[in-house]
Amino acid sequence: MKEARQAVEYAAAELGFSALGVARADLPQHNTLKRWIEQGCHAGMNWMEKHLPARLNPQLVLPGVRSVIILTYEYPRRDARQKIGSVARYAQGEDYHKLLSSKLADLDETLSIYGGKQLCFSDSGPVSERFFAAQAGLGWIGRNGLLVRRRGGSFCFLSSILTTLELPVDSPMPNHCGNCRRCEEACPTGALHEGSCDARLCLSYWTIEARREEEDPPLAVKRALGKRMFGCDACQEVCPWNSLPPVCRVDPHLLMPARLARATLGELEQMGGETWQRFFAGFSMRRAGEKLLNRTVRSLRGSSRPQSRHEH
Ligand code: B12
Ligand code: SF4
Ligand code: SF4
Repeated sequence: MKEARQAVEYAAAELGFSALGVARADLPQHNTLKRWIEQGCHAGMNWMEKHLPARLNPQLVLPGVRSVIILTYEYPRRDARQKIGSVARYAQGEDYHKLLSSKLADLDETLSIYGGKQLCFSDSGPVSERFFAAQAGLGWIGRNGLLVRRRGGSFCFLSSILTTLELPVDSPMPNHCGNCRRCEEACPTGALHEGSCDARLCLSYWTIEARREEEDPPLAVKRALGKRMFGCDACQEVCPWNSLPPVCRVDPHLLMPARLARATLGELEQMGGETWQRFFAGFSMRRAGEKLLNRTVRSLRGSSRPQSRHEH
């Protein structure tokens, strides 16, 4: 199935993916993910627990799956400090799930020509994308828990294609973190430990995923929030592999549009219901939902009040 791999590689490059790697789908089961969940590191993300069997066994996701294709897609590397606070780089622009799913549908078609049956995801399905990316030789799992590449560092999305085709596979590459521990040291809440991120302490979790009514961040997390509005890039900003030049041009759809960049916290606080829905429609930031985003807005307003009484 060398031809199928070549065809999908060409098509992926034309669609703007920066790299592609392939791993076998039947890689040995192990305990890391199970332990992470047993220890409660998934916080309130009950969907992680619910989909654990599928995450550990791709056969339950796509019966007959033989190969897992992982693709990288670059997102902006520039600092994203806006009036509303800082928005993680990956989430500044249009909803990447939507953007990538139409590209993945194209690749699905390409593989179908060779008789393959596929399922495609981009942060949208029960597939351990970092694990397969590392097995497919695209990079290694850094101490920040992310896939880090020699060219491009960690500022990229991962997409996965499960396919019934048996494609030529790649070999994993060695870990290049060496003695560096910058990410662990830079994490404002101490959420990182040897490549594992405890979501109960992670600011990304608390600003994006903690959508249950009863969830209230621990004091240490509230104090560490700083100006973070959505997500957190602290453990990536310090990584030496991210200071190298980008591998390719960034898709302009992933850049922050002016109307969002110009918005103030005061304006967001006053938005509600339909206005909120309309304002965030089609953006990655919509993921947090109105309630959680407003809670973050209120805590950012609270902490910045003395300096910004005349904000609007
Ligand atoms: C849940 C989740 C989160 C949670 C939990 C974080 C975490 N570390 O897991 C929260 C909300 C906190 C989060 C935050 C972020 N996330 Co997130 N997240 C995910 C998600 C949906 C699942 C990850 C997961 O399974 N975690 C559990 C841990 C234990 O598993 P794991 O590290 O992925 O996999 C390990 C083990 O399973 C193990 N393993 C060993 N052997 C085997 C064998 C088999 C068969 C299997 C299955 C696994 C396995 O190897 C893996 C590596 O150690 C993935 C998308 C996906 N479907 O994979 C995105 C994903 C990991 N996130 C991503 C991003 C960008 C982020 C943020 C940077 C966003 C931000 N700026 O705010 C932060 C970074 C925080 C951090 N340092 O990890 C990207 C990472 C891209 C990259 N370069 O690696 C992903 C891949 C989404 C995507 N498709 O692009 N995230
Ligand atoms: S995203 Fe922020 S809080 Fe989460 S592990 Fe990285 S540095 Fe720590
Ligand atoms: S900051 Fe250092 S330890 Fe952390 S992922 Fe990058 S190279 Fe590895």
